[in-house]
Amino acid sequence: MMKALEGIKVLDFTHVQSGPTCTQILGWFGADVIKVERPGVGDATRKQLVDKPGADSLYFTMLNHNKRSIELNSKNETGKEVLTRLIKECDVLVENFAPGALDRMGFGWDRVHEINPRIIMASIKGFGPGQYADCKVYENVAQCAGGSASTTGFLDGPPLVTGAQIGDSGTGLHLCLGIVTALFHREKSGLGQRVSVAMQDAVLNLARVKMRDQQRLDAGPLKEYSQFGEGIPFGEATPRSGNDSGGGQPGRILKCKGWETDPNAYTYFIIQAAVWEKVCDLIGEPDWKTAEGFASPPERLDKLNQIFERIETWTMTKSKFEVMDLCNPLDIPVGPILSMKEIAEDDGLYETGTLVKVDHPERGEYISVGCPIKLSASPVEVSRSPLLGEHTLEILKDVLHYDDNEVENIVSSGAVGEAK
Ligand code: CAO
Repeated sequence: MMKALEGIKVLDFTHVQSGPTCTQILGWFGADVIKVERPGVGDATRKQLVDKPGADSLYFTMLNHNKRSIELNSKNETGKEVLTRLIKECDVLVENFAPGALDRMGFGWDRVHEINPRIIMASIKGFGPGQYADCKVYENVAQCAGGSASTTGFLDGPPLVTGAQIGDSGTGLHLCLGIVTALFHREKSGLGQRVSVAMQDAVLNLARVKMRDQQRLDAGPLKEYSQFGEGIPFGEATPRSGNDSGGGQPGRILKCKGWETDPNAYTYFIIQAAVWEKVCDLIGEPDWKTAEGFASPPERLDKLNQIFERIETWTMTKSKFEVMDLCNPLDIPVGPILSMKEIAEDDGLYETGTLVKVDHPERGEYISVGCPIKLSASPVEVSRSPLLGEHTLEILKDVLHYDDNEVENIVSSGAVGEAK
């Protein structure tokens, strides 16, 4: 079966997390991803959060599957020549250097476009044009600047960042969509273009509902937020809403059996209007089906604490999986709080390829998260991340068509580090 992006060559000038997330997806879909790394150094994450001394870290290996690695000093004259040839050969260049770094290297958009008018050049920066355009940005900075942190956490606590990497991986996903859209456009126009995503913008896009709530504040209190029922006045900005869920589906995280010792013995529980009567029967409050103040969703909004406290007395008598088993047949939406350990032990996720076991020459076997996007005619095989410079000679010869003499000269110039 042909891979969806087979034949597309990607010059992967990315590092850390945001950019590598993007190019990894392109690789999963069959693109030939050529990761360019500084000789002898490589992507900084190779040696960050090391769990096995001497081996590439999980931080690196889990973000760089399905890629080849070439060591190349893009500031060395010969290195620049090699990079120029790579730009000519590739369909896409992806980078997430600090603002201005590519220009300082001599490979800004104008130069790249001149070398290869069909190339798509995709960039991640922390901020878009404006007063913060020159800032270096990491995950949590983006979560804060994109509005997520101010709306995450409990009302009486500080802003919180979330464990899901919406700043890095979220931006990488946005960039990936921009790239395939630009490739689609190139089919018709014959021309490449620039694709840019700012991490602040990507986070804000993911926090879009909180901007919705910001504007709804003009019309009065946000009734689905717990603080409404608690009589706490709203301020000028969208507040933190704990674990409340929005819309007509109030929800909470509730304790389950064993919560005293197990930090994840909890369930999410939603009291959707359509299943309210079933919830009442299940928890032993049949009168609430018709009682004044409880019968309709708007009436219930100022009693959410009372209602969820009652439901919790029921969930605390069950394990989170028993809650799931009892509620699912009734169409009551609930979700167990799954720990990473429980997820890692879920056979079903390995069957779908969402989790994969990957063998690595330095690390041995490790678990990785596979491709979450499933294409029926382009199945993903996850291959291990490359060692630093593992494919340098192969790429010089097979992709860039240098002959043996030229390869020797390139190696002796110091542009590609030690030949492996
Ligand atoms: N050959 C020669 N030089 C190279 C090279 C290569 N193959 N690869 C990188 N370099 C150079 C760069 O040109 C740059 O040199 P100058 O400072 O002289 O221009 C230098 O290495 C450092 O690059 P950098 O500034 O991008 O890296 P950093 O570690 O200082 O900053 C980061 C990292 C992530 C903060 C910054 O790259 C950034 O803001 N990127 C955009 C936002 C982003 O993606 N953030 C997400 C990171 S994941 O949390």
